[in-house]
Amino acid sequence: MPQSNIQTLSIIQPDDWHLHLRDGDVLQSTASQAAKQFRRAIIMPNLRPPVTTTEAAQQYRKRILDALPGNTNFEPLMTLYLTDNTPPEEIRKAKESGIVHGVKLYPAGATTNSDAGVTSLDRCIPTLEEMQKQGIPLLMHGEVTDPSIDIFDREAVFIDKVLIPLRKKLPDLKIVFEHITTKAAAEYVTEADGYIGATVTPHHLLFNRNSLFVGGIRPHYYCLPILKREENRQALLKAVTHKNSRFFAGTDSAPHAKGAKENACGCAGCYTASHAIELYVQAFEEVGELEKLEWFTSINGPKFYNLPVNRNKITLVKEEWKIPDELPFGHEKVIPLMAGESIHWKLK
Ligand code: OTD
Ligand code: ZN
Ligand code: ZN
Repeated sequence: MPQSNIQTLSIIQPDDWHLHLRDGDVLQSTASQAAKQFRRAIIMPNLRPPVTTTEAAQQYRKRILDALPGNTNFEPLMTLYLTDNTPPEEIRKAKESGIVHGVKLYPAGATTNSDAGVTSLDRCIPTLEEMQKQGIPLLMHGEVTDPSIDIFDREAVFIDKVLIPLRKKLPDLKIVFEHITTKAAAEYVTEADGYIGATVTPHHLLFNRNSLFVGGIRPHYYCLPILKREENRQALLKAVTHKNSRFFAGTDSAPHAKGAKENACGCAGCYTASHAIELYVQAFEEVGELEKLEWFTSINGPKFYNLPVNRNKITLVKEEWKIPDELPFGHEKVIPLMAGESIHWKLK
């Protein structure tokens, strides 16, 4: 891995444009760890039951703020969970509230707690038209769910089967293609006309699918969309290392208790909220593009969401440290991505 000579790095404080905090007794640990890294985060709504109304989003936002320590200015940016039955009226309420920044599309069955998701986007057209009118972005989990489609192809098939037809129908709908993992998605987003952006996770920048099977099955590298071949990782690295691009940081940090991951049917999700910035730095350093990092972590995202760029800066130093073996997670433990391994950048 090529190492640069840069020893400290000062960048505008990053935001996380895709974060799962969960709820209840784990909220204190998940929210406070994220708040040490990020100034703002788009909070995903896949709770049980999902956050489908503005009122539920307001209550969830309050629970997050109450769970945070007093010394933080972390700002949760809330989202609604789109269902077949979300009425256009709910979109107007969301806009008026000022706290809802996106509506999340989970194709039914695509990932954790997505069974209440959308069975067919055709059922949502009036609601999507209202989002287009109100300028509220659609945040898409971009995978088809047809079990006959190979799991490694589900994102690319989604582009042709769902995304392109949808954008023909609603060309002014703002879209975030969440956690892209393929060359096909990176190229589509780079070249498409109109208002589209994409988040990229630290794990999809750092690892390919071999990491799932190093000497045995590695449940803590299992997430959805699943890790892909190396050529896809290279395409993602190329996409994120441009100034002024449509790509921005979204960790998709998705904690599950240790026992739910190390299980005969382990849950999908990598936990990175505690060290995501360091992981992103490592990925950019690997390709010698540290000077582009700030665009990806701190500028492209707020520009897409029409929010101000943060004012404060953070400093990272080149210093070897070991990622903890486990972290608190309510009454249980969560295993962070790369647990027990050392990385060579540290947030001060
Ligand atoms: N896990 N991927 C996603 C969510 C979760 O546990 C989760 O909430 C996703 O795609 O948003 C994943 O691996
Ligand atoms: Zn997703
Ligand atoms: Zn997610």
